[in-house]
Amino acid sequence: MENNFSTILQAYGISLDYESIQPYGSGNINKTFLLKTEQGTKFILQQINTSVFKKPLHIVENWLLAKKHLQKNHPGYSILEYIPTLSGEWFYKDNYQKYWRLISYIDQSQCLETVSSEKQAIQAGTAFAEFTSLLRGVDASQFHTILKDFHNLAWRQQQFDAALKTASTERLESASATLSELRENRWITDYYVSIIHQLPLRIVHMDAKISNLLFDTKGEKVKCVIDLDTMMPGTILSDLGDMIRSMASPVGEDERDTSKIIIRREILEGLIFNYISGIQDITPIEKENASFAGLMLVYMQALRFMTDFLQNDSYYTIKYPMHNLDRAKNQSFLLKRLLEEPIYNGHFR
Ligand code: GN1
Ligand code: MG
Repeated sequence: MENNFSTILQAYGISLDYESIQPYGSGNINKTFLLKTEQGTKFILQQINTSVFKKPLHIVENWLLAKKHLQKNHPGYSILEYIPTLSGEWFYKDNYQKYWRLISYIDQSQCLETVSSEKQAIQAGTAFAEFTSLLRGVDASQFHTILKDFHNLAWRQQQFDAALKTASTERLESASATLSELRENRWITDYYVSIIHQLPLRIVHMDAKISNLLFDTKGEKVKCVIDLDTMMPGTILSDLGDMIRSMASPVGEDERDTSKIIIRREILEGLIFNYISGIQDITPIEKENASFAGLMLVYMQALRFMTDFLQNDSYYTIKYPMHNLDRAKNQSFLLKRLLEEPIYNGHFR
């Protein structure tokens, strides 16, 4: 592996005498490494999962469009920087046909896996709203759809239904309790179908979880929105929903002890309020459905983890055999807790 790293870095003109290279972050799709050169400069090196991202160049083209717009209209805004190879390519393709990319590291920053205060949640909500608002005015039709139907809940529901038909009896049995919970919440897909076409398309992040923001070292201010792989046209439900999903509870999607999953009401409500306040020209239909975002994204993620479990774990990186099932249980439990919140009482059904 070391040899491989040396060759990759050579393509970027980085000396072979790097001091350390270590796995970084908690991504479920790409492989990410933090690299520190002998001179102390840090970079992020990523191997793109090309069975998910089949056209990695599209990611860069979307980023270039966003960057151009932001530099011209909001020059102070800091956007993540991809670094080209010495020969001007956005990716280095190794001998195994793997795609690598280099990203500049933002110093004095940290990734959080959960938020510890309402203040942090408000910062996060404001940061993702700002991201979408500043990209208002960019021509969305020029953006590539990176992953078709990515946050299309109706499609996710179909994929899940199809997986039920082909899953092994063993997996179906071990998942049976969670499967019945999911069945009870199918109305979320029906509601989604009834409203989704009324919501305007905006450029959204589409993976707006807390770990995709870089905070300063004190955890007080957001320095940069990261992981722009899925930035594409979509609705505000995607980003607000992923924020609720990753911040309302004090524990993340990998937590196995469901008794730790609770809803911090002030964070849930603070997120919704601050996110919608930060979206310029928000429409009444978006406002009316803002809180639905939480139900939609949590239910969708439960379906996605469960679908992958039923299909023998081919999509998400898993760390142990029942990992996807545990994640689906976690998300299904989170959904149950969310539905108990007064803001959802009798709404959207
Ligand atoms: C994946 O790999 P990562 O952590 O950036 C997934 C998201 C899920 C997330 C769940 C392309 O994101 O949609 O919400 O896992 N990304 C893709 O943690 O499927
Ligand atoms: Mg991502």
